[in-house]
Amino acid sequence: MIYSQHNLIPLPVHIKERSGQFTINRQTRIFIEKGLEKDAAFIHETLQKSTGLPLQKTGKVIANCIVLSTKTTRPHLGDEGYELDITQKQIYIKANHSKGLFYGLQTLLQLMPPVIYSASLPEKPANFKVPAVYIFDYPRFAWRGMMLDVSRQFFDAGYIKKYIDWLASHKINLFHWHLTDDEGWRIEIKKYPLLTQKGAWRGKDEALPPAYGSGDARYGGFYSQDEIRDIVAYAQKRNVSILPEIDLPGHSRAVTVSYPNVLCLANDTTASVQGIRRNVWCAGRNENFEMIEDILTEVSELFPFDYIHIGGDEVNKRAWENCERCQQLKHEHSMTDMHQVQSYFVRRVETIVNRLGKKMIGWNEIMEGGQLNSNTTVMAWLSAKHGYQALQHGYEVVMVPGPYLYFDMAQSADEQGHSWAGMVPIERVYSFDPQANDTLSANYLNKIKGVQAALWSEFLDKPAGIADYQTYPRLCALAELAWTPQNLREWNNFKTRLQTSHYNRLYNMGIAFRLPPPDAVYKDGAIAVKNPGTNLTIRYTTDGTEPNFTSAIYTTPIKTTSPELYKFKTFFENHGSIAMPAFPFPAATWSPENTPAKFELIEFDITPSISSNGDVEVKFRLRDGIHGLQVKKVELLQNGISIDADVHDGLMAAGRTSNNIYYLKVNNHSAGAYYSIRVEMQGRWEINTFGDILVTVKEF
Ligand code: TNX
Repeated sequence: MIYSQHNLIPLPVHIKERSGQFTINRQTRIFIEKGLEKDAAFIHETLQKSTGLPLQKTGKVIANCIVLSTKTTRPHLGDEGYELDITQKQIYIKANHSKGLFYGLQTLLQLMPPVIYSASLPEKPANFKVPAVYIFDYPRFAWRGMMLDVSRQFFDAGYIKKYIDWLASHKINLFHWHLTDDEGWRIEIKKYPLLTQKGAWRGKDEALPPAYGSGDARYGGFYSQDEIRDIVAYAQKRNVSILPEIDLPGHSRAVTVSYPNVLCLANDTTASVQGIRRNVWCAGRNENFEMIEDILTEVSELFPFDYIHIGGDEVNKRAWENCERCQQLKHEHSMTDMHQVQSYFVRRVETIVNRLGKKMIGWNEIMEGGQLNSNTTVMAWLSAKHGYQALQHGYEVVMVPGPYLYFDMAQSADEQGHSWAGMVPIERVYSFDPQANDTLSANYLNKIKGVQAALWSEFLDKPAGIADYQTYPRLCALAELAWTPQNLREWNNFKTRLQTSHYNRLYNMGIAFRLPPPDAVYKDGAIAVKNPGTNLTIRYTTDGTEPNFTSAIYTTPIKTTSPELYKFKTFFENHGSIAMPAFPFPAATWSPENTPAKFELIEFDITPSISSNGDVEVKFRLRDGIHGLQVKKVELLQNGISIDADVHDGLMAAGRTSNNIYYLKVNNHSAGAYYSIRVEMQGRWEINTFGDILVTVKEF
């Protein structure tokens, strides 16, 4: 059975319950083994800050003492593994390495009351109990990452530090910093000052045009090299490595507005998949590789991590087609297509990266058009399949498949976000197992270095806190899939731990995390609301305003004839979910069982919903699934005879729903008649969609 009593996330490899507790109080001392002083300093400081207690040092192990030691008793703990041995007398954190000690500390913190995560000291208790347990633990994957796109929206250094802090408490050990893209260059490069003087800013009068909600005003920013050094050191203390990404040769509009010479043609009109023109480095211009070498030299000096990410995604190769230099290059090297030109470009960059003493990593497109070094790693973003392909080509792989781990995708049908990789609710994140592949042998699958999630920031301009909201709690699911052995992972168990204790930790950390919204249904003159979790409160308003944490608490169904006046929110303490209206009880539902792959007419009985003449509103409400539903036409029938139709394209897709209401009329209502709708519909891209068809009649 999976152990869950202490609600730890990620779940450790092994926990053994002991009786009793250890009390941490003002008298508690810390013993740091000889030789560990340096490694332990940060752990000591964190414990003091978290508990608000002095935790003075002691020279020998006494009762009421926290011990940091390297004397582990188990093999295979590796660098990041640890033992946490808590009795009524002492707490031992034991590890082979400071990284393991740090993770032992993280688990210990989760065993303390959640308030220890709060920045406000006065609320903290003067003493508290920690359950006696024995834990040994180590990660499933060495690479446990999270990517943040700071180009489309800029996040200041303060936010980046908080972000890293939060990652570290989930035992994530890598922060992938997507520093450059079409909409902003965010890293100071001394040799090319225009990259940030021009390329870091957009707006009406700036080098880069307004984009992604930033409007006419000057918008942007960058990190100075001093700030970067400071952040790198900050992350290092928390066992978080920083992987810098310089996206090449595409996604480079911010470069080309700063240094137009890097382009093939100044007036090229072809565009990238995202509609951006002139954003590709010319492959046939030697000086470009010199400039890249200069840039990557500065990057490699700033970031001690072994890898540099060079992007490589979504290159608009047509920019090269139209370029004489690129054509010449292609000819000289007897290349037959532009994939090979791309591969040539990537290989030259790889040579530079390797010369700088680093290994290269790039998005899955880097494997197109030719073989790279075997020490190059492929980051699979389009799908897990791309990762398996890369393994077969002999590369190491980091899995970041969009359909599971892109946190820019919408989390439900009612929320904002991208939709190209489908809806990505936390349950879907949790369901991903990177090594679940029947056709590849363990030899291959063991070359999966790990997993990452990614947060692209196109749609993160508002509201405030939306970056937190998109990251948490999905990151908690990522943390567990990256750390915990697959055979110990179970969704319901995870969900219980999340709701019972972990929300409270996130809350105390000050994260604006997503809470599941309530489900309010209007039927037979009353609104009944389903609480989506435990430890959560439903509050509501009746005046059109957003419920807040002082609004009325929902307890039993509400009788009303005006359900449209109500708004509901889920609350954890004073932190709320998005607001939801009450929806009518569905007249019908769609699911993969009745959804065709190609447009077809599907009939639904809606007799109980049609009780008079009137304007009939048929609304399609997406609830679950991956890519959604498309509708072309809704026809209303009385006793099988068409009486009205509304023909227009409706799309039901997370973050994309549009024109999802169809308007019809009943003029000759007949009490005993059979009413139905015939819907011309199909699954969007694949058949994996669930939803409600809501029918309301406004009497004439
Ligand atoms: C594709 S993922 C991109 C990004 C977008 C993202 C949105 C990748 C390597 N390229 O430029 O932001 O989709 O989901």
